[in-house]
Amino acid sequence: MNDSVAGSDPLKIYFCASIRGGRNDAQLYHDLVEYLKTYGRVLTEHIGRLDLVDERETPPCQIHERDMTWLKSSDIMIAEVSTPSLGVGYEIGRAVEMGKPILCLYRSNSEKILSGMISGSPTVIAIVYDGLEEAKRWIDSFIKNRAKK
Ligand code: 6K6
Repeated sequence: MNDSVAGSDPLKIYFCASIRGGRNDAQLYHDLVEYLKTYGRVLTEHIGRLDLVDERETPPCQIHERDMTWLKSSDIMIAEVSTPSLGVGYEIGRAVEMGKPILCLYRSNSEKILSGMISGSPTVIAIVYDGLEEAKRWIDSFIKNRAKK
């Protein structure tokens, strides 16, 4: 972990990205989660799993309660928003209410136009990136400037 001080709590990162909205970017989510793990604990590591299967047997109320508990305990949110997802939009709105620092990453070659409710939010940092390496640089800058303040 390259941003933690020996003995201090690891940064708790809430990563969100599409599940039912579509998994075309699953490899990208995986790579982003692996990079975020160098900074701290990714509470929602499962979203980067390449073999993720939608657990329809888990009651939705349990999913919601578990995710909201993680979100409340997190230090920052990083969302990959190139694939529109109701769940991700909901999580971002809740994180805004909780006052979490939020970085939204949107691929420049996305087929979808980013919602104005995200790009227009004064409390969300929404950036357009071109490739994994640029996304990593935005993450570096966001974590160094916003996290643990
Ligand atoms: C577990 C593994 C696969 O499916 C599950 C059960 N479903 C969910 N588990 C955990 N988080 C979920 C689940 N469904 C949605 N979410 C949250 O909403 C995640 O944190 C994602 O960031 C986001 C995805 O929303 P959709 O609308 O694209 O599914």
